[in-house]
Amino acid sequence: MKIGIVCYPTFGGSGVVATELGKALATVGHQVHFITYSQPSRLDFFNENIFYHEVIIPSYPLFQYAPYESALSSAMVNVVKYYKLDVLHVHYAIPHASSAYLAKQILRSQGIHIPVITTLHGTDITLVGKDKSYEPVITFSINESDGVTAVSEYLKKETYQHFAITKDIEVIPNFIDLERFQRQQKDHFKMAICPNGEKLVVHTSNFRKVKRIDDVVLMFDQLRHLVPSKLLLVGDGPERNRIENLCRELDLMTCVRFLGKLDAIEEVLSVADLFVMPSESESFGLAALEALACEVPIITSNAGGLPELNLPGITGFMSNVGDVEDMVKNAAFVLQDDNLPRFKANALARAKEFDLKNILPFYENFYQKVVDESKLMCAI
Ligand code: GMT
Repeated sequence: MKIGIVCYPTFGGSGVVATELGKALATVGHQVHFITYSQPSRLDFFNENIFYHEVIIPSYPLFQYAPYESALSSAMVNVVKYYKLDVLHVHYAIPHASSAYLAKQILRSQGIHIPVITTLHGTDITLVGKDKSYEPVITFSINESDGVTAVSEYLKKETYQHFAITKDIEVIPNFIDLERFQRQQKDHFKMAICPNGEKLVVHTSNFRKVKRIDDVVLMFDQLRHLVPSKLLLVGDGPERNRIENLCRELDLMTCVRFLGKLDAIEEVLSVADLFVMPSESESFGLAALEALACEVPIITSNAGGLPELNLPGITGFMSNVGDVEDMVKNAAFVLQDDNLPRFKANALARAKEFDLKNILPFYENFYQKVVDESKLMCAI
């Protein structure tokens, strides 16, 4: 199949899922065309089945805001026509689903039918999409998609609850490449950060408010008195400065390190003992799945789709959003030497349930179903 993938090329979860999916599809023989405004950060290897098309947005003095959506629709039209794509798969509804709708209509006027699949990832529904500025466009473009997927049952429910959706939504969870995300021998790294045998707590995110990184820091501030430990904060984003100031105010800088954006996140996770994700809202929690795959137990909030991933008492624990005391108690329990090996083994076992090899066929079958159905519709 020839598949067009549209996504945000940055470090966000939706871009990561889209890129990893495209890479996996290419590996099993599909021709994959990425259409994005810059090279996706994880598109870092050569494969003869992968093509990258940059969306060019010409600047013009009249534009206060560059019309990205028009440029994206035009890019989709050009790629679909030139490479004769079978399906367009857009990740994150805003503005990709509406740009795809426009591209589809332009192509239809030229006698070309291209089915569009939209994957909902999270904040496109739970935060940004609900805003009145976007809601009518989101509702319309989801309903006009030929196929819609969501990354958790929670997100599916949330979409039906807040938008007037008439389409079926298929849940296909996030997945993990276990060949890349596995615990590696990185003892020298662990020794450098935890020279006195401290436990290592890790948080990775794009440092947005929704991640509640204050809770990570406040939790760690109490935890370190119960269990000698260090904290690594990986990633970057709007909250970074504020969180760094908070760590300074709490006099934590000797035991907290900010690592910024890292590609080889699996190397950090390989030396971690605990992963913390206290998010206000989290449709799936891909970063927590990456931790599980590296045998790291997780302490999360119970927001959104996290209960579909984190099994309390098995892979870690969940607390109500903002319940820092409960997170401290749970973290201290997991980190006890008697408990940690069991949680680590369970973490890996749970991650295996989301193995890329198991989830990829769900996408392939869904593509086939949508393509077949839309061919049938065209024939009528
Ligand atoms: O906030 C992020 O983590 C980025 C965001 C995105 O859409 O780029 O991630 C969302 O999609 C991921 C992949 O499907 C999910 O695993 C994340 O849970 C989700 N983030 C939120 O819902 C906050």
